[in-house]
Amino acid sequence: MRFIDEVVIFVRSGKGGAGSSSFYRAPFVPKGGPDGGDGGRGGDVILIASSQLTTLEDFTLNRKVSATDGNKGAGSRKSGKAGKDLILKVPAGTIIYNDETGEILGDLENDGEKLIVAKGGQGGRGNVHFVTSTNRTPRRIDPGGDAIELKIRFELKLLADVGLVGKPNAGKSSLLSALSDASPKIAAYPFSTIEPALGVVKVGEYGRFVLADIPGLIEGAHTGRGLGIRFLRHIERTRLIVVMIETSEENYTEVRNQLLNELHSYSESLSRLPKIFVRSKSDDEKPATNKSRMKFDHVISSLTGDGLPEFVDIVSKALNQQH
Ligand SMILES: Nc1nc2c(ncn2[C@@H]2O[C@H](COP(=O)(O)OP(=O)(O)OP(=O)(O)O)[C@@H](O)[C@H]2O)c(=O)[nH]1
Ligand SMILES: [Mg+2]
Repeated sequence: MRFIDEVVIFVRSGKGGAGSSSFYRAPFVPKGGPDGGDGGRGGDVILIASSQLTTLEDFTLNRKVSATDGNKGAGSRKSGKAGKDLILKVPAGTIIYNDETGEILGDLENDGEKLIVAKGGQGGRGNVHFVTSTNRTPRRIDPGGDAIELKIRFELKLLADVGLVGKPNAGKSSLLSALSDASPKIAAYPFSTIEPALGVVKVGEYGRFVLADIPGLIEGAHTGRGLGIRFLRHIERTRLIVVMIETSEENYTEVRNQLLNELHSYSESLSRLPKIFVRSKSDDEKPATNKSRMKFDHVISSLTGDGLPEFVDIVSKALNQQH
């Protein structure tokens, strides 16, 4: 499955069916009254959030979707059938925009949350409704409400509790893999991760938090360098950021400042999130050429497992303190 976090689609609701203009006819009743029934309502376009989905990929296959129109009314006061609603499942964490105006139509964060993005047209009234004291045989009907056509943009922001930030190759994916069932790509070269991955980390018997791994950040990411900062949106809604710096870095403080700077350039809110600083690959201890003395909150090795249980503790305590 490809990871897609932004997509534009066209939706159309159903048009309401027209009311019917009809008159009662029967043997020996030459001039019956009006009996034209109402048209059916047009189908709505409805979005429903699902926590099972983590990509918008499905929407790239079919970018034009439509609910069905309501049927016309008929004689004998028969109502037309309502159009069928179109129900689209989107991943929980999807924000819906009117692509033309930029207006936010909704933000579907929780599983099962619903949003009607395009309401179907009302069914038109049949001529039975138009009888007046002066007109007993009206031909008048309602044509039925119009369909709504809309260009909408989905933007997915994955929902996680903790976001991992670091330079490429810092060992972010290795940590996610060591702590959860997720199996992100791990490799000895930069930018091995090209899309975000989520993993559930268990804490004790009942606790858990969701950890998000995103592609590495390099200096100038906010100007589009490397894979850029596009993926930072996926950690915007986390509650805690883990900043990871690998042991063999020559200058920890410089790396830390670069990373914090990129976060800050992306958004104020990201920059304000609480942070835990972790030194990774502790097994990789090189001779102490490193001149910068930076105090880390914690030190780990995903390879040997050193410091991992404590890491989980520290993170879960920090999360609990926020409640
Ligand atoms: N010795 C040692 N190597 C590690 C450790 N953690 C990760 N590595 C190695 O470091 C390299 C990069 O690891 P990744 O987990 O892919 O790093 P990343 O931060 O996800 O990299 P990008 O996705 O490119 O940003 C791989 O060769 C890993 O095997 C560790 O604790 N000790
Ligand atoms: Mg990675």
